Amino acid sequence: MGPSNFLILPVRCIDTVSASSFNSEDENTTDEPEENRIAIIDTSYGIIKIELFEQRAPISTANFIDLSIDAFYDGLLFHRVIDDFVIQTGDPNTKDNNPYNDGSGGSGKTIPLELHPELTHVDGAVGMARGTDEDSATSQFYICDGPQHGLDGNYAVFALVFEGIEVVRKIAEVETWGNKRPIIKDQPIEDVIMYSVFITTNDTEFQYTAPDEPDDWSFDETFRLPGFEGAVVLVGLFLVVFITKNKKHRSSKSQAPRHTQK
Ligand SMILES: [Ca+2]
Ligand SMILES: [Ca+2]
Repeated sequence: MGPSNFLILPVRCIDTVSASSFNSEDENTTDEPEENRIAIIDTSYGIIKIELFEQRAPISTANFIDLSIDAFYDGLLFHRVIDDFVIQTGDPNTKDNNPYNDGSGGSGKTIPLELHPELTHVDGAVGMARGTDEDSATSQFYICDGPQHGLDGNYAVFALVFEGIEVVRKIAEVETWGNKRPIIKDQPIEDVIMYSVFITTNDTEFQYTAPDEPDDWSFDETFRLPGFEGAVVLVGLFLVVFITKNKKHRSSKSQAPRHTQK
């Protein structure tokens, strides 16, 4: 089974790739950019940094970069998690309340299968998921937990984890529904969120604080606490005013003559 929502039988697809991409290893080497861009994937389990192979997988990386910059990936879930295989995300359907459509969505645009002999499913390789049609990759992608060379030649590898592989391992090990919900057996029981994907050329200059860092929480608390206390004080004041007024009202009522009309 490949990284897709669908069952996929391995299909050889050499024909769809131009011969030049297989015979130009020297060219590819010289064509490599001085510096590939990187993507910083911020998840609820930590940050995963991947190098994007822009020269060797130009179509897949351009698609991924465009979607990332458009914030398309923000807030999506890892909907398919198989330990020692792949963790998969990138489906906008994971944002709605229906878990059963997760894995069948995309960006509305598809890209052709893009293969390069030097880009294989090593540990931490990032590839484009697709349906049964080999040219149906759209926005869903996966990260390999361990080498998965059984996928080579069938799926476009376009990036590689260079930092945060332990985050991939942690996500790969989260509990999934399994036999409790066979239709969504590979979906994590607790949401694993991809907050955002940042594209940058230099991750050392990149300044970003993950929302779940302790500093942020203490910052939140200091503001939350006075707010809460303030609310208690306000409610207390309101009660005092209300009771006082009510008492006055009652006493004035009781003093007022009843049945004055009679
Ligand atoms: Ca594992
Ligand atoms: Ca859904």
